[in-house]
Amino acid sequence: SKLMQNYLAPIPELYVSYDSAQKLKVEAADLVSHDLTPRQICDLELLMNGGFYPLKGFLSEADYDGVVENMRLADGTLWPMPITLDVKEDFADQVEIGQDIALRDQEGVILATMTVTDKWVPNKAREAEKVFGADDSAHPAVNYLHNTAGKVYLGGPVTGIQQPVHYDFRGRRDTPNELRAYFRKLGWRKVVAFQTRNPLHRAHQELTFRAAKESQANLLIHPVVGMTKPGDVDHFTRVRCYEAVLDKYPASTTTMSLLNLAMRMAGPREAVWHGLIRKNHGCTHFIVGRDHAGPGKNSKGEDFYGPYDAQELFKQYETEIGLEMVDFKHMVFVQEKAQYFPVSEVPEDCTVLDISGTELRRRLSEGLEIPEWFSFPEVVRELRRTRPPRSKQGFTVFFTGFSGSGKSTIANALMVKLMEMGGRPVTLLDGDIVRKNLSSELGFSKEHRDLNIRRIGYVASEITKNGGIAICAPIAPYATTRRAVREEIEQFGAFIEVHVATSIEECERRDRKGLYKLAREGKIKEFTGISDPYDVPENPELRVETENVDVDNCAHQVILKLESMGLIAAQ
Ligand code: PPS
Repeated sequence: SKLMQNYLAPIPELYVSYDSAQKLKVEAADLVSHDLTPRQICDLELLMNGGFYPLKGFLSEADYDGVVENMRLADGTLWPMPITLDVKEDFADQVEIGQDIALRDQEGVILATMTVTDKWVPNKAREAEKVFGADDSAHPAVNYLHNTAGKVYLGGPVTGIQQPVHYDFRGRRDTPNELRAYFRKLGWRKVVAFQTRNPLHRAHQELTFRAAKESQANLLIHPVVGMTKPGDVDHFTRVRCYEAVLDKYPASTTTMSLLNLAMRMAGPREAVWHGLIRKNHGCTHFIVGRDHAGPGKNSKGEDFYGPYDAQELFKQYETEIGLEMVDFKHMVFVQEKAQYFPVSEVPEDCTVLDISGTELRRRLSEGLEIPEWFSFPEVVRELRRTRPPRSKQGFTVFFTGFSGSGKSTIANALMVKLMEMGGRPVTLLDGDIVRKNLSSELGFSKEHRDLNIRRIGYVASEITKNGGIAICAPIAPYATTRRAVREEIEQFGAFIEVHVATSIEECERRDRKGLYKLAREGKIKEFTGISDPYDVPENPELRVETENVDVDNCAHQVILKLESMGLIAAQ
C-alpha cells in the first residue's frame, strides 16, 4: 500500500560514500577541529543517520529562532527542539562564516565536517522560557544550557563521515534505515513505539502489550541509551533488564532497539520530538504517557508541566507528525483479580496495589522485598546487582574545618573503627597525605585549593563507586567546591559531610603546628580563618564540637550517623 511505501522506503542520511569519506578524512586534517561533547555526539549521530530528518545539520540562526518561538524551521516545517552546536567563545573566534570545520569525538576521531553558515550568541533565557517553559535551573536542560553549553552557537549543514563508535550492545543498535528494513522484511505494517528511560516492570509490559493489541500493531521497545535524566539507572543495567522482559511478549510480535538520543526532559515539546524521531524510524504509532519526558519539580517544588500537556500537544500536531498517538493507560495491579487493569477500569470495591519509583528505590536501597506482582524476578535481580543495599555500597565521609580543628585525628580514629568492623576497604585522604601524594605542586590560592579538593573528590568518587569507604579530611573552605564534590560522589553512594566545628580561637590557642603564629606574623599568607575565608557548612550531615569532647567520642558520633543512614550495621 501507499502508506507502507512511505514508511518503509529509505530515509535520507547525511553520510557520503565510503570512498569520499576516506578522502574527506585526509583533507580534514587541515581543518579547525571541534571536539564534540557527549550530548553533541548523540545529536550528530541522529542527524547523520536520518533520525532527525529533515534536519541537514545543526540549526542556522533563522531555523533556531523559528524552533524556539513556534516549533517551526524557517521554511515552516514542524520541529520542536533546538539542535544546536554550542561552542566556547575562544573557539568561535577562530571560525569564520563559510569555513568548514571538523567534528571529532572525544578520542579525536573525525565523524563529520560542517560548513559554518551561522554564528551567533543566543538568548539563553528566552530559549529556556520558550522551549522548557521556565528559566529555572532545576530543569536539567536549563541547567545544561546555562552551566554546560558554550556561549556561542554555530550552525550549518553536516557532511557525515562515519557513525560514532559504540562498543556496547552493538547488535541492539539500529539506524532508522536498519529498522525500516527490518520491519519491511518481517512485513510489519503497523508498529507502535514505546519510548523509555526506565527499567520495565510488569505494569509497563502490560500497557505496551495492550497498546499493541489495541492498535493492531507490532511493538517496538525503543529505550533511550544516549543521555537521560541525571540519576537514572545506567543504560547497561537497563538493557539487561529489557532483554529479560522481551521474553514475556508473545513470540515474534515485539522487538527492541536502542536509541542513542540525548533527552532534554522537555515534556510536551519532547513528546512531539520523540514522535518525529519514531516516524523516521519507520513506526506508525507512538505511546505517550502521563508526564511524558517530565523533568521533575521546579525550584519552587511544583511540576514544570501538567500531567497531560504532552498528550495534548501531541494530539494537536498528530497529523503533521504523521504518527498516531496511543495514550498511555496508567496500569495498576488489582489484588482480588490478581491482574493489571487501567486505573480507570478497576472493578468496584477492589484493592489496588502500586509501588512508586521512590518506593522502589527505597526498597532497593534498604534491601527490602520487591513483590512478584510488581516486577519480573530477572529484572529485580539485575537492579539488585547494580543497586545493592546501602550497607553494601561505598560511601565517602568528608570532614571539613579549620587547620588544627581535629579533622585528621578524628578521621584516623574513624578509619580504625571501620577497619575493626571490616567488610569494606577504607582509604584515608587526609590533607597532609593528599598534599604529599596528589597535590604536591599546589599552594593555597583559591584556584589551587579548588583543584586540590576536586582531586580528592575524584579519588573519593572512584573509591565510592567501587564499594569502598573514602574518608577525606581537608580544610575545603569553599561551599561551592564542596557541593560539586558531593554531586560527583552521590552518583555512586552516600556523601557524609562532617563539619569539625572547632572555633578559630580554639584552633589558634592550640596551634599544634605553630602555623597560626606564623600566619599572625604575616609569614604565611592566605591562612584559612586568619587571612583567608572559610564558608561554614550550612547543612552538613553532622557537626561535631571538639571542645571538651574526646576524639573517641567524636568518631563514635560519626559511626552513629553512618548507622542511622543504613550504611553500616548497628553495632
Ligand atoms: S585546602 O584549603 O583544603 O586545600 O587545604 P588542605 O589541603 O587541607 O591543607 C591544609 C594544611 O596545609 C597547611 N597550610 C595551610 N592551611 C591553610 N591555609 C594556608 N595558607 C596554609 N598553608 C599551609 C596546614 O597545616 C593545613 O593542615 P591541617 O591538617 O588542616 O592542619
